[in-house]
Amino acid sequence: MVSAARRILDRVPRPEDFTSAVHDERVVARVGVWFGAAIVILFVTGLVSHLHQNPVWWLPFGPEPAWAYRVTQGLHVAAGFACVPLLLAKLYAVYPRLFVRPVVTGWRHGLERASVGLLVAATVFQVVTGVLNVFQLYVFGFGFTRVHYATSWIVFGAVLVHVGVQLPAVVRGLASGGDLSGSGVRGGHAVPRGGTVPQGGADDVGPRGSDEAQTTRRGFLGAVAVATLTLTALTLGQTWRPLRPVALLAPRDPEAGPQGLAVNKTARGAGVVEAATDPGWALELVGPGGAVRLSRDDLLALDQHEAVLPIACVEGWSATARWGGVRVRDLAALAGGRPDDPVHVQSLQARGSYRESDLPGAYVAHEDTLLALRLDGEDLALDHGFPARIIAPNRPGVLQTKWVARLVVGGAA
Ligand code: HEM
Ligand SMILES: Nc1nc2c(c(=O)[nH]1)N[C@H]1C(S)=C(S)[C@@H](COP(=O)(O)O)O[C@H]1N2
Ligand SMILES: [Mo]
Repeated sequence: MVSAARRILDRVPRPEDFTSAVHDERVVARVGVWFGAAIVILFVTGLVSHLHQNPVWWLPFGPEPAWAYRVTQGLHVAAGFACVPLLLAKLYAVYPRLFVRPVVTGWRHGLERASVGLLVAATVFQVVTGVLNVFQLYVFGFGFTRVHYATSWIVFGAVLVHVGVQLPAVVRGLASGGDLSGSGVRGGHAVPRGGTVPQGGADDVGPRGSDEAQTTRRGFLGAVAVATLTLTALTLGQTWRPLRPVALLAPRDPEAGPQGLAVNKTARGAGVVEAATDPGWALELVGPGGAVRLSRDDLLALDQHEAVLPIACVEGWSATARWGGVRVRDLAALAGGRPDDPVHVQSLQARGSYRESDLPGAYVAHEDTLLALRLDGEDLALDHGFPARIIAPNRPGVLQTKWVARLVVGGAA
């Protein structure tokens, strides 16, 4: 029995059996640094999005600059797509290390391997579900945002541990600067447990030291860089005009839709067609001074203002338009509130996560925060939120509530 098991184990490859020059520490370190940079961008921009939707008093976001959220979330989704080739390259470069033996040498080594397992699982999960979400394939039976948020802490924490453990290997791997020639450090253990690292010398012969190996490493890194940059360019087209013709990966064209602007949720999809086209519609405005009802004509008779602002969808696309309507701070005053009172917004929509939103005081006070009635000089299209919608600077698309039914000044519903 024991000898049979040993024979099988002997047939399982060892890290040394993978001789491709790509598994070299210098390649692993470089791809790791690129991937690590993408994760930091993703974590920071993701937290920005989270804090917009779940504000905390100690780090409030304001309405200025108006374009900030479109940039941070555009970056998030672009870096998200860039992760696909980076993750594949990273996994390919290091997979021989899976075959390290003995499988576990002690509790420290065991913890290290477990943390790498967690890192790989969480990152693959995050990238796969993130990409599916951007393509509007909501095939997973859970609330994407909450799970994605929780997993982001696991990914970030596991990356910190991993970088901490592998720092010596990264330093070694990068030490040669731009030089990818010579044998350098072999694959196998990223951190040799003996502590000493074979550097050049007798190790400088063999396949990894040849010119061919150097060419292989250069070619691999070059291909990864080209794939990553191409994906990023293809994604940024959904936000940045000059790249729009090549926005092959952007599932929505920000200009394809009524009034030349994309639509995420249609009036039909939200189940509001009847209520939104009812000629008896009136905004219910509630505040310290009581409640009033304002028809669309009443609203059009108030001071009208225009603001050129983007819709910046959480899923990465964004588009600028010229919105016209009533300042929310004027409505707050009309309801007997202060011009910087928070305002709670409710939609005609009966179900769905985005039927309500909150405008913090700083947003209400801003002159470009509107209850919009018009878009690019025309009445709002039904799919853009007719009869009235919220539009404010520096705000995630999901909070730009359409088909508004009720505004509660002072916040409480
Ligand atoms: C791999 C590391 C990643 C990290 C650490 C990360 C982190 C985050 C965080 C913290 C949020 C905010 C969630 C919230 O509002 O509570 C977020 C949102 C989002 N992320 Fe990621 N993310 C990662 C990868 C990706 C990828 C690969 C994609 C897709 C290409 C993606 C697409 C999105 C989208 C669409 C949102 C908005 C969700 C919503 O508000 O509905 N993320 N991300
Ligand atoms: N009531 C309501 N408002 C909503 C939504 C929704 O589902 N319901 N979707 C939001 C999302 S995800 C975006 S990106 C913007 C899109 O606005 P647009 O269709 O005018 O481009 O509306 C937001 N407002
Ligand atoms: Mo959106």
